Amino acid sequence: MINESEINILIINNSVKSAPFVKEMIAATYNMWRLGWDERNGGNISYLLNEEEVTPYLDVKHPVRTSILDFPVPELANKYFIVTGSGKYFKNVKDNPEDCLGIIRVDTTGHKIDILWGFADGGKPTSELPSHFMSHIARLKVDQNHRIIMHNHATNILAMTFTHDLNEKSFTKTLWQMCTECIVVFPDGVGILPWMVPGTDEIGQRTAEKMADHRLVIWPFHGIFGAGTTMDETFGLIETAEKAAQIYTIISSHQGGIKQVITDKELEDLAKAFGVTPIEGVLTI
Ligand code: 2HA
Ligand code: ZN
Repeated sequence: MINESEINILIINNSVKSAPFVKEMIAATYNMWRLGWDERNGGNISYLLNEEEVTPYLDVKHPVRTSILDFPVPELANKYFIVTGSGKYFKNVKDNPEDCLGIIRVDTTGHKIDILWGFADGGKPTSELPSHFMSHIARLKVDQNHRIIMHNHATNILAMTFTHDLNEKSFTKTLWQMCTECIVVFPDGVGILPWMVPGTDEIGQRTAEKMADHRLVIWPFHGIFGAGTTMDETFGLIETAEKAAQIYTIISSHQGGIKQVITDKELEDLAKAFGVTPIEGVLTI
């Protein structure tokens, strides 16, 4: 016989799986894996949720567990997130969301998180939680609609960090030149960190500093971070940069070399036509 509180937990667990934000996490993680950007347990996503989105599915008064943060985030006090789990494989999220995902709330002090649902096998949030939380703080300062931080190992972006110089301005310009859409999708260009050990507070801090000016931050020989207001927009941002990097990789190895490019004047015309402002110092007109 199961008792009443166990029945309540079963009802809650079933209903959470039907929440739109869980479905979005499942679709995004599966698509990223399908595209080859998230081998093994590579990649992580965190999605800022409003309390009103969560309460129809969850009893937020009764956390399942609490865990201490070793990097306090008072700026995110009382905020809810759904996040991918540490060591979880993106390909498995769709079949096992309650193991691979978790809904968490930062407590009122910013020193602890309450786990409200998920990480059912005793798991915990992504190892890149410092980079995610610090990037959320940075993006919320410049965009009140900001909600998503997404990290993956997008293949051609990663490849390009071996073959292109790592200067942010010239890397940005090369990406803009590869597809007409790029300057429109990311006029704010890309930030690039030096190689650093992942999972640390330090890489989190440095990523967040770049996020003040760019929604895309590249970790050389590792992958990319993207920020956005919706899952589609953030996915599309990384997808567009990755497509540009793919074109770069294809044409760089083409025997005939590059015969012509989109000129800086044409890039400027594009930006004007689409009403975007390219970051300073990339185009020379
Ligand atoms: O293992 O991608 O950067 C997840 C990661 C670490
Ligand atoms: Zn990674």
